[in-house]
Amino acid sequence: MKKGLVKVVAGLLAGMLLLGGCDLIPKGTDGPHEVPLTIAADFTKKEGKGGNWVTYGDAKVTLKDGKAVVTDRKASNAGIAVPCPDYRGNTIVTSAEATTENDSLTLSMRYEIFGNVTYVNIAGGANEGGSVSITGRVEIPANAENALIYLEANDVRDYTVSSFTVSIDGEFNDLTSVPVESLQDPTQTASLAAAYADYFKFGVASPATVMTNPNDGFRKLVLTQFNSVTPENELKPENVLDAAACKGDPAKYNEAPAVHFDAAKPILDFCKENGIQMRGHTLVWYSQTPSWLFYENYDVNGNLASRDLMLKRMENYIDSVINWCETNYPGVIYAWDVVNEAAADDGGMRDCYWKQTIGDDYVEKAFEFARKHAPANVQLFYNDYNEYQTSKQEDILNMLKPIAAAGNIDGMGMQSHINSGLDPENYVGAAKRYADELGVIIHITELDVAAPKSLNPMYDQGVYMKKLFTAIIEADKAGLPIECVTVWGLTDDMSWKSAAKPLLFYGNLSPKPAYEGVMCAVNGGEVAKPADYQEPVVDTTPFVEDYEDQKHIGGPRYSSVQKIVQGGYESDYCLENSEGYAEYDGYSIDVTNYVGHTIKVSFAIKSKAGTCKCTADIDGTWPTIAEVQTGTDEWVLGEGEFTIEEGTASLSIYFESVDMNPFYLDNVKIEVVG
Ligand code: 9MR
Repeated sequence: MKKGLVKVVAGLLAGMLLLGGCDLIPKGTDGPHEVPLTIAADFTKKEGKGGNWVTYGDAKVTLKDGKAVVTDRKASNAGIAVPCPDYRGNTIVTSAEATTENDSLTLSMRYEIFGNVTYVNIAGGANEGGSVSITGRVEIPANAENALIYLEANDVRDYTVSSFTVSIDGEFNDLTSVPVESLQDPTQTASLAAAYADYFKFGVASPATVMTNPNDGFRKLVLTQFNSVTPENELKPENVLDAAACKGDPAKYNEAPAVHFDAAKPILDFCKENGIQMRGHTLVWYSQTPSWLFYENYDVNGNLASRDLMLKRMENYIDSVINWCETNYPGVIYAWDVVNEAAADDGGMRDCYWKQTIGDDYVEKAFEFARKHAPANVQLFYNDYNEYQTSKQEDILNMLKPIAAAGNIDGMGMQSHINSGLDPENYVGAAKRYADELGVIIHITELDVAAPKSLNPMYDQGVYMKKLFTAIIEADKAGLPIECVTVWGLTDDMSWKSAAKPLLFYGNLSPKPAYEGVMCAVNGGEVAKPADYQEPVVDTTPFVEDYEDQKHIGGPRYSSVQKIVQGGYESDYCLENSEGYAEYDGYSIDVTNYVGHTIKVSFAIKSKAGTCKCTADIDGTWPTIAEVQTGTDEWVLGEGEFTIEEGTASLSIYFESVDMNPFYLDNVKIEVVG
């Protein structure tokens, strides 16, 4: 145990004794100060009175019976937050329990990076019988200042929170007296846009804080590197719809919702002044669109609006947004994401308010209206994620074919939130299908590539970027109309999934091996091996876990949570996997050390879920290694084999249940066979 930790634990105990809770201990005048390892909101104390919570955004908080009742929430992200500014550079676990009428609640993080604001979704929880319980884990970047965790919802309905905690996961990394890094001069790095000028535009998503930031380093990075900008959140309906006006005079705005552009103006000004073109993102989306838009009189306590009324609101919204931008910033926006993410993850069209009010043809209608009101030279896009996966691609193609036949769509936006397991040839193949079958151009709109969990993650990511961009360039040369590639953020620390370090620049603005990989694809050369490069070790020692020492080696996949609990398979202890966003948020074990071998995986598993699986995570596909019928709450044994091809940079396997029920795992053995 580190010496600092003793002091921190002592501080926590002292804090609990002296202050009767887990309040932060006041900072000393010099040196590091004691920091509690858990911060728990105390809803018996008023805001600002040591209760460790604050009101977040535009909402009203009333304390009642030790709970916080949150009402009058003006935006879906408004509510309660727990500040944790001393936790930067640490992984944290955060949990909340609430009752609500919203369909789901989400724990998210907000922090500042050199004056820019970044939002990270940590974990979501579905409403089960009026209650939501969420736990998630996330890493806070070392340079993140004023971090806080907040509870948002899919809607603006009330919620009541009974508990909300944020804890350090593992050993505390005390950066409280360590200053943030200094920024590098970004103008010394060769331009991506210039290097790719013969092929396509090179774009970036940016928050408007980059434009208003007193620190001009980020603006210089945009100007040096990119020739297309996408506002990360500022042109989304929740930022464009004028809630006060619509709700203040619903009769006046009944058919044409009031809009304003306060959030987007700084970024539009920046693009206009610097001659940079913008991708408009996004007009019609199920998310980040307040639910009141879909109700009669903009009142969520009334009835849903009729199809006819919603068609009018949709047309007028599309018309007023496109034309306000065109009138005030002529020629700046060259492409619009007209509809975002209308395809469901599990097949068909996503259920959402647009579909419920207008019907299945809402996508078609949105494109019809956009075509009618947009200037002829503005390109109209459909945009989605997991768009390269075969079954989702089928659904997207089926949905878009009539729209393409009507001549109302110009481009397919491939978001491309990917990882280095995705085969670049398959990815480019998917792009080609869109172009060929719809007769549209391609924009890669939100590229980020999660770094592999390998020995040399930054280097391996760089090598992958070279492969990916080589495939993209080859396809472009062969006639695939890729006209823009946009990365979803400036630096790793500013990414919506910062812990995955998925972008081209480090937090201090210096280029990563990922940037080098992108440059090598166009200029030739190889990504330099770092001085601390570690040779991959092939170690065929069997992996065995029975949890009797109350420890586990594997870890969470996305935002699941693992605990060692009593009642193992013919033994005292086993591992419990719970929480997370989705069924695939399971328990993950790195098996990179078995590369080039066939492995046999055996295990005991128990769950109320009907089926549990052990799955490999490779090439953007998830082949099943073993599938067992559970559901009886009895232990079931499973086993299966999987061959890990030579040359794989990293591979994990994971255990999951087919629904969100927790599962219990014991006696995991992975051994090389054959
Ligand atoms: O990067 C955006 C992040 O700041 C927001 O909190 C988040 C809210 O949903 O949206 C992020 O951007 C999304 C984009 O608009 C659409 N595709 C998925 C992106 C990542 O979530």
